Amino acid sequence: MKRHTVTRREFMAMTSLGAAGAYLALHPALARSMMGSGGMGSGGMGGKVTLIDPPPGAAFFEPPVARKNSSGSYELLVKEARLRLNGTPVTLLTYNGMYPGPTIRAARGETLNVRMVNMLPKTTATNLLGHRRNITNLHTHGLHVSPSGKADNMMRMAAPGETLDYIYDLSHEQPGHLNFYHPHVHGTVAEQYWGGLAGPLVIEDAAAGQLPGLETHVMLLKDITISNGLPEPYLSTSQYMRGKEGNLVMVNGRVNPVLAIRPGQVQRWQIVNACNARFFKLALDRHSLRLVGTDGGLLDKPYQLSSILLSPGERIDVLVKADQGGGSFKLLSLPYDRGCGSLQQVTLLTLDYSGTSTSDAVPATIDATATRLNLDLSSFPRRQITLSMMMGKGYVNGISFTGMDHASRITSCTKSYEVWEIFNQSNMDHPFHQHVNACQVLSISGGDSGYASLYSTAPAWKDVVLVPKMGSVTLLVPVMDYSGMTMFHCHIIEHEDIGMMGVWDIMDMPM
Ligand SMILES: [Cu+2]
Repeated sequence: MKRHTVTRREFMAMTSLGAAGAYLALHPALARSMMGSGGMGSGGMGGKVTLIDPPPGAAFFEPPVARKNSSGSYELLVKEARLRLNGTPVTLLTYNGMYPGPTIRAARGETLNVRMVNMLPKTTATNLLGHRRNITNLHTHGLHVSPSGKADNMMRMAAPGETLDYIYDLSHEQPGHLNFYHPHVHGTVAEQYWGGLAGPLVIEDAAAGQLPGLETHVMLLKDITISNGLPEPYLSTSQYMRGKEGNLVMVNGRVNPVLAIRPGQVQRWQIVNACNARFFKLALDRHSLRLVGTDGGLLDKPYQLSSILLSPGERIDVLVKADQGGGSFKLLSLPYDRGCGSLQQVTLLTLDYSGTSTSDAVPATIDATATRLNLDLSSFPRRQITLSMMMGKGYVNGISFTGMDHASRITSCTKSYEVWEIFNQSNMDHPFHQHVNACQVLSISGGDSGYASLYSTAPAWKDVVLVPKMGSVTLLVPVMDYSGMTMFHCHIIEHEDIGMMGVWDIMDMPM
C-alpha cells in the first residue's frame, strides 16, 4: 500500500503554492484543520500526517444477506477461513466464511431468530491477558432488546462445538437504523473482533419518508494488519492500552473499492465503524455528507456536513448527492488526534460518476417524529462514571472489570430516565457504549467541536458517545422497558478487555 509522509510545514507550503501531484488529492478540510481552525484538538499537530492512499481497487462489494435455515433462524457459523484481503492470503475468524459477516435484516415488530454455532478449533490455550481462547457469543450492538434470557444476554457463551440459539423481540425497535453484531466474551473480544468477527444488522424502515426509494449501501469499515498469513497477534499490554489500528483499512473487506453513482443521483450510505480502535473523520471530496440517521435511528431532516467524526462502534446514515459535473472523488478519513497513534489521512473509497444522469432530490424531511427529549431533569437520578487507565488496565470509577463479582455497577429501575455524566481522566479519547438503551446527548465538553455541536442539538439517538480526552459528556438515558443485567464499556475493544467496563443492573419498577 502506498504511503507518504508530509510534515505540517511541507503540507502548508504545498497547499499555499498549489503544488501539483498526489498531494492535490488532499481534502480542503484538511488544509483548514491543519491551519488550526478545524477542531483537531491539541497535541500531535507538530507531527507528521501519514497518507494511506491506495489506488482505486475492485468494484464496491456489499455483504450478502444472511440465509435462514429451515426453522427460520439466521445461521451464523463461527469458523476460521482462508481468505484474501487486498491480495494477501490470511486466515481470519469469520461468520459463515465471510469478511465481514453477512448482513442480517429484520423489521420492527418481528421476532429475530439467530442460531450461532461455534466451529472454532477446540483449545486450552489462553491469550496474552490469560483468557481462554475460542469461546464466543453474540452481541447485537444497538438493538433495543432484552438483555436477559435468549436475547442480548452476555452471560451466555459457547465453547467450540457448542450452539447458542438467540431470540430477539423487535417490537420496541426504532425503524431505519444500522446496528451490527460481534462477540462479547470479556478478555477475548479484541482478538476475535480484530480477527474478523463482525457483521451488519439492519432494521428496515418501511415507512420512513422518501428514503426507501434511494439506492442504499451498507459500508462496514474495518482495519487489520496481516502478519505471516494471520491477523497480527497481540504481543504486549501496551497494544491493549493503545488499541490496534491496522495498515489495511477496508470498506466491506475491500481496499479503496470503486462505487458508481449516476450524475445527479442521491445515494444512501449506512456506515458502521467496526474497527477496534481506529477513528474516522469522514469527508467526501467536493461533496457534502447529509446526515439522516445515527446509532439509534433516523433524524428529523438531513444535516449537511463537510466532515463527520465516527469513533469505534458508532454508526451514521448519510445521503450523498452527485452534484458535481463528473469524475472520481475520494471518500477520505481526515487526520484526527485521538490522543494515541499517528495522524493519518486514509482514502477509503472512490466514488465514480458513470451512467445516465438523473435529478434526484434530497428529501427535506426524514422522520418527522424524531425530536429531542425536552424534560425537567432535576428529579432524575444522576450517575457519575469516570473512565481512566493505568499500568495496563482500564478502570470505571476506579474498578477494573474482571468479572461480574468484580465490577463497577449501576442499578437502575425501568420506566425512568437517568442523567449520566461520563468523565474521561485519560489523555486518550474513549467511545462510551451502553447496551440495550440508546440515549440522547445533553452536552459534550472538549474534543471535536463539530461532533459536540451536532450531537448536543440534533434529535439523535446514541449508544456510543465519544468522551474526549480529559473531557466529559452528559447523557439522558431512558430506561423504559427491559430489565436484566447488562453492560457499559469503552468501545476501543482492547480497553473493554483490560477492564474499562461496568455492569448495569436494570430492575423492574415495583408496581
Ligand atoms: Cu477506551
